[in-house]
Amino acid sequence: MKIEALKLREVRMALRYPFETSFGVTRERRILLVEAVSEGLSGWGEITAGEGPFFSPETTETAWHVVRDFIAPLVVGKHFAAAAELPPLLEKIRGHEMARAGVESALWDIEAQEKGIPLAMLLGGDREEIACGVSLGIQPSVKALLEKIEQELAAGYQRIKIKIKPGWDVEVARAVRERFPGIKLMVDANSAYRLEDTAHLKKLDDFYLMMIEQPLPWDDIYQHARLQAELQTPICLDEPIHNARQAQTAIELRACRIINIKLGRVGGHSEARKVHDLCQQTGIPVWCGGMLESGVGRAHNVALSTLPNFSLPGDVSASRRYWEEDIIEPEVEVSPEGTIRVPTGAGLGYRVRRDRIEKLTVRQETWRAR
Ligand code: SMG
Ligand code: MG
Repeated sequence: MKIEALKLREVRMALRYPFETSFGVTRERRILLVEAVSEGLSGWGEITAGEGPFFSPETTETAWHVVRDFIAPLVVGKHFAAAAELPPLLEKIRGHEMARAGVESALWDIEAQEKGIPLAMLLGGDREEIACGVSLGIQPSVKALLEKIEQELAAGYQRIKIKIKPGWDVEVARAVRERFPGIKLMVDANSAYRLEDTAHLKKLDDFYLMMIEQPLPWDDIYQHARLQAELQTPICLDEPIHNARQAQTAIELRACRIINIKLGRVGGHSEARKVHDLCQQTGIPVWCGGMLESGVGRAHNVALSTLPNFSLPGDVSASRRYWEEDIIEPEVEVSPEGTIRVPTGAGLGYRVRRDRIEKLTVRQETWRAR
């Protein structure tokens, strides 16, 4: 493929419900969409950076800057035999994984379209459907949370993740367990605790959770190892895993027993596959995380989740849980059994709705090969 043009758009999409974590509330997403154009094909990627530097240091603005000033000049006008040739070219850019992943994703979509196969197949996936869970933000009351869980279970979702923070943790988990003794349940703290909170976190062991995700600081691996040695509940790492090397550190230190793979956080499909393969070889199950993606990012997550070691339900759920109207067609739907059918068309397998994107776009820039 020759990348004749790269187009970056910022779209604003209001969430149907505010999403509250230990670090803040998201009401509207400022999503960057990448469109790469090659020989009559358009490939699409999504940059999953947050509006502020609260999940990770990247933001919508830093990603725009890095794509415009550093990535686009390295990509536009270049020939690639495969999307996997992009990461070595971007290697000298430190960090900014989400910006890099958005562009790499667009190239993977083009490559799959060129070959006339689904992206899932190109990535090496072998599932016809993927297992889905939901992530429930912090709610105004325990009663409200129990009602939400009831609804999500009725919709078929296979596991429930609840966000926790100091003051909304042990008693909330206890209430959920009492009401739903048999469900697959986990919690995500988004780094709201410190190692000194070990005694408090140990109380969560009473609720036979599938895992506790990222209890300690966002950039820490070592202290998670100290904590894991004290907990029965498996720790799952999210924020500090940006590549296979860090995943290896975490596994060798026994800092976690499960890893959440997010396409943006690890810098794209190439690195996501490396993390996946390493985890598979070392007996660490993985699942696909979510960043409140639009349909474009969601479609990439569906494809990634078809790899064999994605053996736990992920945070990949139906479009309608987030948006009044998504930007792909058909929208992502979840079956009563809590699964998403993997599309069989070439590339992403969903039609990207330019009409809708145009309406939501607040700025755009195109770089063309000369
Ligand atoms: O996409 O359903 C989703 C959100 C899943 O909980 C989710 N993501 O730490 O795993 C996580 C959070 C990060 C996003 S917070 C805006
Ligand atoms: Mg998380």
